[in-house]
Amino acid sequence: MKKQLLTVLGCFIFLSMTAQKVSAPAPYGVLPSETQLRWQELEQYVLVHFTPTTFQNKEWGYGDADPNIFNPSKFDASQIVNAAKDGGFKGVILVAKHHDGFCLWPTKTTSYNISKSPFREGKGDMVKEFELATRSAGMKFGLYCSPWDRNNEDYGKPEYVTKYRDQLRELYSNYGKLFITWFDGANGGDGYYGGKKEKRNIDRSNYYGWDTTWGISKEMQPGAVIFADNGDVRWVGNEHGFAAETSWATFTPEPIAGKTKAAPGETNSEKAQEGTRNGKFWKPAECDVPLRNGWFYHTNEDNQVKSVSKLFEIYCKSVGRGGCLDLGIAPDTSGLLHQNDVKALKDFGDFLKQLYADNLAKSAVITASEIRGDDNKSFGTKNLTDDDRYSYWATNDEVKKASVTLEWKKEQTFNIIRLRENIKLGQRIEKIEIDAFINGNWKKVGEATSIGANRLVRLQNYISTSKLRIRIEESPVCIALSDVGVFKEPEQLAVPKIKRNKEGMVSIVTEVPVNQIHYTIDGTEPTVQSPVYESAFSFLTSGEVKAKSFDTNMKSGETVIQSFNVCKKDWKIVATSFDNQEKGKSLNAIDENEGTLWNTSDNTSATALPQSITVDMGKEMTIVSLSYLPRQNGTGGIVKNYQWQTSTDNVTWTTVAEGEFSNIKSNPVEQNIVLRTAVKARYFKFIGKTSVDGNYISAAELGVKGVN
Ligand code: FUL
Repeated sequence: MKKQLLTVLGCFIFLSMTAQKVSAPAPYGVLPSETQLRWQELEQYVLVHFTPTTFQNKEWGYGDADPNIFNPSKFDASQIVNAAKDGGFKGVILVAKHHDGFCLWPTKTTSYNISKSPFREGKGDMVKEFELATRSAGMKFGLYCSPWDRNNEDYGKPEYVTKYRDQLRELYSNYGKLFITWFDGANGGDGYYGGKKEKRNIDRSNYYGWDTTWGISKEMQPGAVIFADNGDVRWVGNEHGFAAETSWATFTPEPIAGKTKAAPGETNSEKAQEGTRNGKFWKPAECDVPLRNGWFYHTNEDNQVKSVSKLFEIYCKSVGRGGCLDLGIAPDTSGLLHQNDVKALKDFGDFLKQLYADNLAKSAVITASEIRGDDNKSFGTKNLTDDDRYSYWATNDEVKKASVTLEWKKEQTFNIIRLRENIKLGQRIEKIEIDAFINGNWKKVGEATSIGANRLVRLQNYISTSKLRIRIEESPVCIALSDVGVFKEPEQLAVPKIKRNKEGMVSIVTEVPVNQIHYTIDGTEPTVQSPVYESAFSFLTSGEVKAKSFDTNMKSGETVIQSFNVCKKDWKIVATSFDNQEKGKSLNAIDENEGTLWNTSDNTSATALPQSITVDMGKEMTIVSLSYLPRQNGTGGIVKNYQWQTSTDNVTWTTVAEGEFSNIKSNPVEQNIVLRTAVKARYFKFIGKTSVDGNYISAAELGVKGVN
């Protein structure tokens, strides 16, 4: 009897042991919040800039624009929103107020708002129109309300902070649930300030009382992540839209030199590209980049809309590195997105659709070197290809190195491998390697470091194989991988690169040979009838060279447009106010080489500003625009306030342009200043009055557009 009882008890214990659910791995490190998870899932959204600044053809409005200029007669929010949707973007952030202080909604906090403009006869609410268009497109809505306000008379005083908080309250109350609330780091400086036209610097750490201000966001919009240096999602530290090859979702922000707090605008952004392994906070990277050069619309950038190949490179370096892509789009003065932007978005969206149409991993048999507790249901490899981002394959606690193998009946051709961790359990994996079974042997074809929410490994060439192995090589804890995807990037003809040397010879090359390249120099679209590129040709004037690859069936690829300034072949430097021969030769400013620079920095003593450089173009010409390319490495000496003078004889000088290169520190692209009226000149003088960093100026290139 006793024996029988023991046997029954034994069976019961055995049965209950086997039936016991294998427990999930313990989470590792800091974890994302629910709102951060929702944000992460969006992957790509757009940021719309449209204020009176558009009508002034500027990047930062000074705050003095007459509201009457804001008259977009054809404005249609759904045209803009749907173009973004066609690009595969899932959210829209509207800049409800930029640094110029003009509010796109009828706010009670300031009279500088849309009701004072002719838009909808002063009865309009553009924030509402964008919100409705966004929601009816099935997309998420977010808002950017600039803390810096160059219009408000109270900026710098406590009264302004009260107004700013009220603006947030209005925006948070009237436009439904937001997915993000965007706080910009650019804060304080000169502005109109109710007519005072002065410089107002603020204490960035304390002025806005961020804890209280963000407290309003948290209370009124708990589902919105806060974008800010040191917010819920971090600025990636550049406006190219690139996270680093290794980019952690965790981050420990550090203050910039001389500060004690990592406040917005005062966080060391250099480290933001990589994040911090085992950082104190879950603060993934948002990678922002405009579709054109600037964030606002400028007619002269109509041909500078990024190509599909460029956009896809950005996508791989943002979304493909675990961040979100925030792409800037900007309507023109009619209130519509320019056709070139609409087309670029559509082409990019179609490209992504084609890319993701067939996940080859779904047709593979996937085996793993081990499965946690042999529990196939909870932790097996089928979780890697379902559509749930949080179901996952896992190993036992002590197993930190493991592999999964995908096997197909037939060879498959692809070049992109997607991996995702179940980030609800933290960011765990530190290194993976990828092997393909080629000619009877395993061959390493790729590798990656940080995985996190999403990692795209893009192989340079397509590979064809029937077996693929992913080895997790380094992880401090057991593995919790939620996704393996295998895709073939849509084939694109190699995109030509157009270059010109100092002598004015233009060469057009592709990375891999193509059947033919056709080009034009008259602004028209290259066709099979256009000249075939055979060898370098001379192009001495300013203008655009367009080129396109064609295959043997005369199917064409993307058009590449390269805009050139006047050739600098015969240019000479006449004078510089300071030339550190050792460090910055003045000729570097006119050598057609972006990588070299001239600067007025003198290591021993500060060289007071302004500083200038005078160029002789060798002959008189009619100048239409002048350009300044800031240094492409570092920020020292990048000019902020500039002046340009021209002369026909190097004796009498006329000031032809003066102003500020807004946002040049974050977005150091070529600054083209189109002159109100063209001027005849043989000499020009570029004067740097202030710089964004350091007490000196620097220049990578100076240029001129015009006719002889
Ligand atoms: C920057 C701003 O200063 C730019 O004007 C733009 O709004 C960009 C998205 O953020 O910091």
